[in-house]
Amino acid sequence: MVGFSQVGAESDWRTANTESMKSTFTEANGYKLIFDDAQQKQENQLKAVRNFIQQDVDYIVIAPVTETGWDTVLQEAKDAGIPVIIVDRMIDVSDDSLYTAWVGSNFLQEGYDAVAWLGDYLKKNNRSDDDINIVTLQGTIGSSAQIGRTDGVEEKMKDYPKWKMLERQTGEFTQAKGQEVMESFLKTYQDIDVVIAENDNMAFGAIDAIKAAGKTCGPKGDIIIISFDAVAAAFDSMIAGDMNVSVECNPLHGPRVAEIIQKLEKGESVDKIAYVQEGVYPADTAAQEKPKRAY
Ligand code: GZL
Repeated sequence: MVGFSQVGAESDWRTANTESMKSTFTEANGYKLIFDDAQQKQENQLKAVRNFIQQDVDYIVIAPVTETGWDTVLQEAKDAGIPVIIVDRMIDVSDDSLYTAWVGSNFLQEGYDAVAWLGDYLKKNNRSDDDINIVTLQGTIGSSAQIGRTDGVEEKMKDYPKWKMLERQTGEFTQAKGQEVMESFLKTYQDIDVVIAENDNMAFGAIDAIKAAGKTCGPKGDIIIISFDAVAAAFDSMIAGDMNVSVECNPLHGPRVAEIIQKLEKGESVDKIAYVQEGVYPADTAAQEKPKRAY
């Protein structure tokens, strides 16, 4: 029996992640899955984990909404002898024996990849010497995806002295909030050259706000849109000419977690940390890439 505490259903990425877990942990595959959607609230995740302990599940899987606040409940799981596997975002605990394994993305690398793509893109368009004004729609503050992407961009931006980060604000990884924050950015700044959205759903909201303000974006527009996740709808947005690039964040953790559980069942050791492979998907190859995508 596997108890899975999922963050919520805030984005297309999250939906694909849930689908991957549910389609892996089926009765046909020999599992009983107890699934809990925490609506992006950590207190709901803590309740879910305690519920799994009560039901004496064999494994607890957590996709943590933010990095901190896990020590106590994970100690309770450890005392109950239930292995905990963390997926997607990371947790920050005093003693890392409180979890058996973590499978997820290298969010810092995703931030680096976004800056590398923008540097190349501007060079190709003879804009390496331009002053570039950037705004960022951040994900849920304190989540590893937000921390890594923000820090990765911040660190590598230092190589480009003509780039200026005008402002960063959280859009909570949702389309609605992303649009709202972008509307406020457009009121405050008249000369935005680049929007960095820390997930595709906030990018979709930003694109709507830009169009509503009578401005243009994408490869043929005035504002460059850089996004993260590379979900199917991001490919549609790039094919439609609205988005310039999406840095992939792979949500298909189900098979990886099942592999870890199978090894643990056999008493084999597992890697503490396992990064998933990820790429960068620009608009100019979106049409040919989209048919190959699994989510
Ligand atoms: C990334 C994941 C993030 C996605 C968002 O691994 O934690 O959460 O980038 C999702 O779309 O909401």
